[in-house]
Amino acid sequence: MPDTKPNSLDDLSINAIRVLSMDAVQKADSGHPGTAMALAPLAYVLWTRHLRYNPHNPDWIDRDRFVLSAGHASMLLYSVLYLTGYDLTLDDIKQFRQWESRTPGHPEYGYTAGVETTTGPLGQGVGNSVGMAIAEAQLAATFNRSGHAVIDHHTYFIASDGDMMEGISHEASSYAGHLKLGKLIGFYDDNHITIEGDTDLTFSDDTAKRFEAYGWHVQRVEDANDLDLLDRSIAAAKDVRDRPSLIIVRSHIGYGSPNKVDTAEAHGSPLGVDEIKLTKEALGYPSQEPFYVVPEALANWRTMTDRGARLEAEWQKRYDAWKAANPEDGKELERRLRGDLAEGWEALIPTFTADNGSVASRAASGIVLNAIAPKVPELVGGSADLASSTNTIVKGAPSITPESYAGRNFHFGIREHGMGAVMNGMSVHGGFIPYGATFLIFSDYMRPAVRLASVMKRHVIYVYTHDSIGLGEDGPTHQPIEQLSTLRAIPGFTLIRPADASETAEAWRAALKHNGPVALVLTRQKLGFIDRTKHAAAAGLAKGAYVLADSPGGDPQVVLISTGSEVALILEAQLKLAAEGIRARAVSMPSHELFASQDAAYRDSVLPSGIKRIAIEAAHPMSWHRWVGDSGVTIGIDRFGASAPYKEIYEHLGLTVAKIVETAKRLVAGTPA
Ligand SMILES: Cc1ncc(C[n+]2csc(CCOP(=O)(O)OP(=O)(O)O)c2C)c(N)n1
Repeated sequence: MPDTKPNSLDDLSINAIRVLSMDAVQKADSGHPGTAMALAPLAYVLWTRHLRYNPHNPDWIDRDRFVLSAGHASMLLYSVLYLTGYDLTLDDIKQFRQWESRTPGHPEYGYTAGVETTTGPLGQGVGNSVGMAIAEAQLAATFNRSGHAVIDHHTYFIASDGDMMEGISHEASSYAGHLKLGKLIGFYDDNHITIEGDTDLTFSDDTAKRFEAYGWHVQRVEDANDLDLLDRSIAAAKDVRDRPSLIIVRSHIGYGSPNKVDTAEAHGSPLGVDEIKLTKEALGYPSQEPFYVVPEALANWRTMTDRGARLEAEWQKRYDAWKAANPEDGKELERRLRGDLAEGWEALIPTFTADNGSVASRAASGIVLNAIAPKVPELVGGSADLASSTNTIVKGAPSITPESYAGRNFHFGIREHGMGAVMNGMSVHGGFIPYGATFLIFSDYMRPAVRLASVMKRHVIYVYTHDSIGLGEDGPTHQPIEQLSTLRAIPGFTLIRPADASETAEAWRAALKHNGPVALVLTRQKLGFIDRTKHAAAAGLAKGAYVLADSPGGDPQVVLISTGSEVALILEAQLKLAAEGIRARAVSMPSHELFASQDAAYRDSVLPSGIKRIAIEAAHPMSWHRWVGDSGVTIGIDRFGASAPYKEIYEHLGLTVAKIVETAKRLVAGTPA
């Protein structure tokens, strides 16, 4: 039961969240009122007594971060953003879940001031929070000077039962515990209810013990309405600086609703007009008018705008003093936060020559990464325990450890999904271009985070190696087939599969200049050197596809298109076809997406209309139809691979020069298959 006196200022302020939440869900006839109602006191204590933010400058870099990992309870966040005076109006609240409103069903990064990351897929927000806390710790370790703490903020998240059940929260929390992220504070909304009913049906973990075992500091608040206990617990969590904190809050979903409290019904449906009436009565709310916020309560919340401005102004003074004492650091931090690359970094990109011999694109990638690293300090990352295979270590640079947060080499452990979510958190925090590496096959293990990077348009780089059957003996479990097509299907995602070392260098250039998620898809096996004195320059990669070798002796009769390791096959096929009097053009197409973004004239200059096309790629052919059309042919793989030396697998699966030649001859002759 509430410890606030009915109609006290605290009580009215807390009930404002409950009223806005249930009324908005009712008006939309869709949404999740129960958790917002239950956690209103927590939001009140956190946002009025602890969280450091300025509603009038949501981008203040040293603000505390807040992540609602239980994104379905979005009305909790929208209510608080409106009440504290962010750029969100009561009309926006009334537009909850409507087309182009600033109050979408789940919090969406970039649409609503004060929303730090997109949440909704459960568990991701916990991972994002870990990334944000790492970003804070790294920037602090890099830029703070004694007597000048310009980066010094906390990261808070609210997680529900669903967040806790999802594996990703385990991965991320385990990593956070390992790194001893002392400024990360999570709340677990322990309400015993999920969609199918009581958690007795599904969940008997001892969450406190689990988090203690991860190395977290754990507290319990047995009554979500106990403002003082919440306050004290948060204060205690802030005092614990040597490990992350979890505060387990026993709450009652749908709190205030006489008939729906503690039921799954309160989770994801409007309470109903009658029940809302009863709830407002039970809460002793002074009005039945929908969306009514008592003026004194609004005024109370709005004192947060002055508080926020004051907090930022105090920080600004510290920042100015720091910048005056450390002008170069000041410029560097501001550059990184703007997302600009430092001058001169491109000059460090190496050139590969015949002397380099055959090089696997994963190895070339490692060389490029190491070459550019000194001028791109914001490029930090690592792999999910595959660094020696993915070539993603920056040599000579320290690793990030609990003792040294400034280290740029990350060891994410075997936690691909957590890695993806941490990268997103670091990216939305600002100041970083995170990269994360694993085998292409295990992109599946992190796909939900990759998808969210795309939803949020974040500049993150995935280094995916061992990109096909070309990895050989590890067999079908490790050989990607459908991954290229399924990654290409993600809107806003850019995939680059370079054909040789020179294209790999260009791929890194493109990835750093791009403003969105990019995957570099690289081989385990060595790739031959493509002689750029005879063939077109690899700089063509920037346009996604380019004519690598045009048909000798006249206009092409057929266009051969390929990516990555199979480009060598089309070059050989072109020569064989020429010997038989057939003019074939060889097109390297490392990136469908970059090519698709070129104008029609350029696309037509590479793939002239009316000329039949053959694509070859050691992967599922699904993503190729757009480029070969109905009259063309894709030579791909629509079965799982096999465990054998890779050249044999290529032969057995028909990815051969002979197959290309035979197909080209058939197409040119117009003979049906
Ligand atoms: C990855 C993922 N799976 C499933 C869902 C659908 N979903 C939304 S909320 C929820 C569980 C609700 O229980 P809980 O997490 O305890 O939230 P509460 O009911 O307490 O608000 C589920 C399964 C989701 N949003 N994300």
